[in-house]
This record gives sequence, structure tokens and C-alpha cells, in this order.
Amino acid sequence: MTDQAPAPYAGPERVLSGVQPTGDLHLGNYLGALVKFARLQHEIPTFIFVADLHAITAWQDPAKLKNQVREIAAAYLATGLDPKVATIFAQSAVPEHAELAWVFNCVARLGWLDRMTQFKDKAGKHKERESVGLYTYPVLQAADILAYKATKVPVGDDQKQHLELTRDIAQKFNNDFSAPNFFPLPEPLTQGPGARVMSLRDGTAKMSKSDPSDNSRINLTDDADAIAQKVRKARTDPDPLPETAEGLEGRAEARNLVAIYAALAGVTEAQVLAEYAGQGFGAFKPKLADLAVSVMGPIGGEMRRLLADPAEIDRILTDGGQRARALAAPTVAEVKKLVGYWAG
Ligand code: AQP
Repeated sequence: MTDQAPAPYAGPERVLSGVQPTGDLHLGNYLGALVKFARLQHEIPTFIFVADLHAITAWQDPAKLKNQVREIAAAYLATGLDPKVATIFAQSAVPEHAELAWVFNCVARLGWLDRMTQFKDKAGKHKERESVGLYTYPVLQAADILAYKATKVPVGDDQKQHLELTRDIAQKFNNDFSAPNFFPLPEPLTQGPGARVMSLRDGTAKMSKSDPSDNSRINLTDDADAIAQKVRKARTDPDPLPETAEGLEGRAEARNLVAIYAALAGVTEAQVLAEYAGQGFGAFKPKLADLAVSVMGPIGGEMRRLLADPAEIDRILTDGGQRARALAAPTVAEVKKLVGYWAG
């Protein structure tokens, strides 16, 4: 008998991603994730959830969490997700995520989780004070994706390592339970100039909801004045913009603003430099501010309009939850059989 590689995964293509309801969404979340969701929904069946199970890995006020979920759903809708095309739901509406995460907790190895840099970054020096949930967060993320047998995961660059872990978990599950190709090995979709938007105050740090400085990020709900002021105050250097990308080496803040401009305008960084080479930030920042206001301003306005009718958002989430569950439940039922559960 010859050893044959298993046939490639033959199931349908599906997109899945989510965002945590842990604060105001910012330009990084928009360019790294949301903008891709709206585009992909027309190409591949798309499932986008609000990650309220992930959110409680850090303390969330129970009185506010439901509204935080609605805010993220409003951001999805305001950035172009159409509930008639994509399935939009709250993670907590589909208990199969948590059920599958338990199985994956028993498949993943401690050594794999020990390597996760996001946990190290978030926990800092005091990891013993963090929740166990924060440590096993990437395992739940694997369950989120694989409960739908999703094949494509649009995320920012910071999530690449977690996607590798998802692939390792899928592969090990398939091997351990003699179920070749039961789960696909999903691909991260991280390409594009907005894959890693950096802080406006420090070009070496990721733009992040949890940065204590609000001036470090542009929020989706910022009005035109706030956006323009944050761009004006963004840290830069005194040199003019170079002619080519090589000239941005060692200029993290300049590179970040050029990348943001390119992503918002839908052009390449080379095109931005071709237009602005030789100009200083005194000239470039007002152009960037105008562009950011023209793209982000309407999104904030639409979010406010949608949030004025929370019952409609709840209706969309309830409907999406039912559709999502109808897909995840049979997969998790098969997992229980494969594992050999008494109730499988
Ligand atoms: N700076 C960024 N550039 C590009 N993409 C980003 N994402 C986050 N920050 C950037 C992408 O946004 C999606 C949702 O992220 P999340 O809210 O689920 O978690 P996160 O990555 O932890 O986001 P934050 O803003 O950095 O939150 P905190 O401060 O709470 O940790 C993901 O696809 C992510 O890649």
C-alpha cells in the first residue's frame, strides 16, 4: 500500500469573521476587517458575528454589554453589510461555539498557546491576574471559524498567528479522530494597505481600542472636527514625503499616514507618493483629513441613525442567529459523534 496525501478539502467556500464589542471601533478595525466583510459578502457566503463571548475575557459591565453588541452590529450595517446577503449574528446566540471550543481545548496543546504573542501583549507582566478565557481565546476563535467550516477569514495582520493555530487545531482534530478533511484549513485574508494600521501617536504600536489615548485612533463615531483634529495632531517627522516606499524606511509615522491614505483612497502607496513626493506634512495632513472625513464621516452618521432603532438591530441579530445556528449545529453534532460522547 502506498501512503497517499488526503484529497484537498472539497466543501464549499465560506467567509467568517467577527469583532469584539469592547469599545468604539476605529480606523484599524475598519480597514483591517469591516471593509473586507462588505466586499466579500457578494463573492462567497459570509458569516459575520459580534464576539460577545470573547469580550468577557476582560471585564465588561453586564448592564452595557447588550448595547455594545448593537453598536458593533450597527457598524457592520453602516459599512455595507447587508443582512439579506450576509448572516450577521451575536456569538452568544449560537451555543455551538462554546461547545466546540471545549473539544478544541482538549485538542490544542499548551505549548501552542504559550507561543501566542497577543496573550503576552495583553497580559503584560501580570499574566496570573488574567482570566483563563483570555489565555484560551484563540481556541474559541478556532471554534468560531470551524463551526461553520469557514475557509476564508478576513482579519487584520495581528490575527495571523491565531489563524495558524486554527489550522493546527483543524489538522490535529482531523488526524486524531480519523476524519480526513472533516475541517478545512482556513486561510487568513490579511492583504491590503490597511492590514496593520498603527497608532497616530506612535507608528510602532498598533491602533487599538484599548490605547488610553483617544488621539491615537480615529473612531468610526468621531465627527468631522474630531477626525481633522486627530490627523492634524498625528505624530510625524519634519522631512518631506519621499518619491518611493524605500524612503519611508525608519519613518514609522510617515509610513503609517501614507498607508492610511492609500487604504482610504483605494490606491497603492506608490501612487500616494507619486502625488505627494517632496511635500511636507503641513500639506499632506489636510488632504488626509479631508479624505478621512469623506470616508468615515458618513459611517458614523449612519451608525447613529441605526442605533436610534435598536429593535430593528435586534431583529437582524435574532434572524442571523437562527440562520447561523442552523449551519453550526449539524457540524457540532457530527463532532460529538466523532469524539464518542455518550450524548453524541
Ligand atoms: N490596528 C489595526 N489594523 C488593522 N486591523 C486591525 N484590527 C484590530 N486592530 C487593527 C482588526 O480588527 C478586527 C477586530 O478586532 P477585535 O476588536 O476583535 O480585536 P482586537 O484585534 O483586539 O482589536 P483592538 O482594537 O486592538 O482591540 P483591543 O485594544 O481591545 O485589543 C480583527 O480582524 C483585527 O485583526
